[in-house]
Amino acid sequence: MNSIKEYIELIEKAVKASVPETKGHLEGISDMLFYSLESGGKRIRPLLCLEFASCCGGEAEKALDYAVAVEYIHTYSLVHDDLPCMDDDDYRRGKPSSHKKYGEANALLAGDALLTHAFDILASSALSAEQNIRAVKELSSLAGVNGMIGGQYIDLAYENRNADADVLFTMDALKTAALIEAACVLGCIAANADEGKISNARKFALNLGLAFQITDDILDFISEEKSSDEIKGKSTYTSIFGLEKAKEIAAEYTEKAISALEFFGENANEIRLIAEQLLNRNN
Ligand code: GRG
Repeated sequence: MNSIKEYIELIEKAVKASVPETKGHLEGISDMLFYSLESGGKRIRPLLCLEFASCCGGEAEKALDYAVAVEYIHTYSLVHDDLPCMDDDDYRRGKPSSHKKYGEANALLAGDALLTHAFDILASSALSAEQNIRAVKELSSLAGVNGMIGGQYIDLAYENRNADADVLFTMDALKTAALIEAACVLGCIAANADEGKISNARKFALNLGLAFQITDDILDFISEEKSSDEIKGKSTYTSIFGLEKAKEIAAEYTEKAISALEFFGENANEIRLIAEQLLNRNN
C-alpha cells in the first residue's frame, strides 16, 4: 500500500504531464489550463480514484489516467462555476479566478478544453478498450445531466427561492457526490473490480460526497468573508439546520460512508482515514 503523500506526488506529476502541448499561436491555451489545474487543489478525487484501484487489488499507477481525467472535469466545473453568469467569484484558491486572469470568453474556452480533454485522456489510457469505454460511460453520465450538471441546474433554479432539505439532498448528491462517485468507480474499473465492489464504492461516494458538501457549507459559514452563496441568499445545510446540526449531519454521513467500506475489509484503511480527515478539514 502506498502512502497518501506518494499518491499525491504521482497525481501532481501526471496532471502536469497531461496538458496538451501547443505551439505558436496556440501557446496561450496551455497556459490557461495549467493556471487552473496547478493552483493548489486538494486532489481529493484523483486520490480516491487511486485508493479504490489499490483497495480493489489493482495497481494504483494504472488508474492514473482515470484519476487525472476526473480532476480535469472537476477543474472545468470550478472554472465555469466562477464565471459571472454562474457564481461570479473573483477568486479561487486565493488566486484570481480564470476569467479574472484571462477574460470571460477565454475562461469559458479553458473550461471547455478541460472537459473535452478529459475524455481524450480516458480514450488514450493504456488499460483495455473495454475498461476505457466503461470509464467514458461512467464519467460522462456522472458529470452529465443526471449528475453534476443536473446538480448545478438545481443550484441555479433555487438562487432566489428557499430550498428544503429534500432539494438540498438531491442538489448535493448530484452537484458534489456524483463526481466523487465517478472518481471511486473509475478506480474500481481500473482494477477490474466486480459489481459488488463497484456498488459499495458508489454507496461510500454518495455518503462521503454529502458529508463533503455539508462540510464545505460549514467552512463557508464560519469563514470571515461572505461566500457567494450567502450573498445570493442560497439555502445550505447551515442556513436550514444551523451550524451544530449541520456538523452532526456531516458526521453521520461520514459514518455511513465508512460503514460502506466494511465490504473491503482492511484494504480500505487509507480510504477510512481520508474520510475522517475530510470531515475535520479546514479548507
Ligand atoms: C458549472 C458545469 C458546472 C458545474 C458546477 C461542481 C460545481 C458544479 C460547482 C463548483 C462549486 C461547488 C461548491 C461545487 C461543489 C463541490 C465542491 C465542494 C467543490 C470544491 O471541491 P474541492 O474542495 O476543491 O475538492 P479543490 O480546490 O481542493 O480542488
